[in-house]
Amino acid sequence: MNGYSLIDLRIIGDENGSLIALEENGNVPFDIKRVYYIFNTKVGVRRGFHAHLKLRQLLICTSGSCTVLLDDGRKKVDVKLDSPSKGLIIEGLLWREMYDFSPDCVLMVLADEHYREEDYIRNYDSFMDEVQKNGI
Ligand code: T46
Repeated sequence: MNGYSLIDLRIIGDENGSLIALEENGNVPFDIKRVYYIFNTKVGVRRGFHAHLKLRQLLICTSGSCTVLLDDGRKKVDVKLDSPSKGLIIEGLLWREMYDFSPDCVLMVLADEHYREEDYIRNYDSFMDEVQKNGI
């Protein structure tokens, strides 16, 4: 499926512990305009249920784990994020849902745009219309 990729983030470790550096237009392949993080997600909760028209994002579970379902209108893939060194880039027209959050999960997201509700498609039928329109 196009529109997403998994990247390995280099761990810079020493005897004191580990560190990962994120650099705009370096290991983060876009301008970083916004960072937000999702935490304290209650057991059994499923979030997301939307696609984005233009937004590019990098998702990293800095603590704990969760799973992200990606759907391009034809195929679905489940991506488990269970390491702070694993990054999920989403840049295509993909429906997404996040689930199976561990109690200690902190899902950090870097985005290439400020928050704009107009960039969201929150209805699955409208998402499918957009998929058809784009000939994907
Ligand atoms: C995404 C997944 C991975 C803001 O006011 N500013 C923000 O930057 C964001 C991200 C959200 N909000 C507000 C909008 C809603 O009233 O916070 C509330 C919860 O947002 P939402 O229901 O969209 O959260 P999720 O977890 O379903 O989705 C979020 C991002 O919105 C979305 O872009 O890709 O995380």
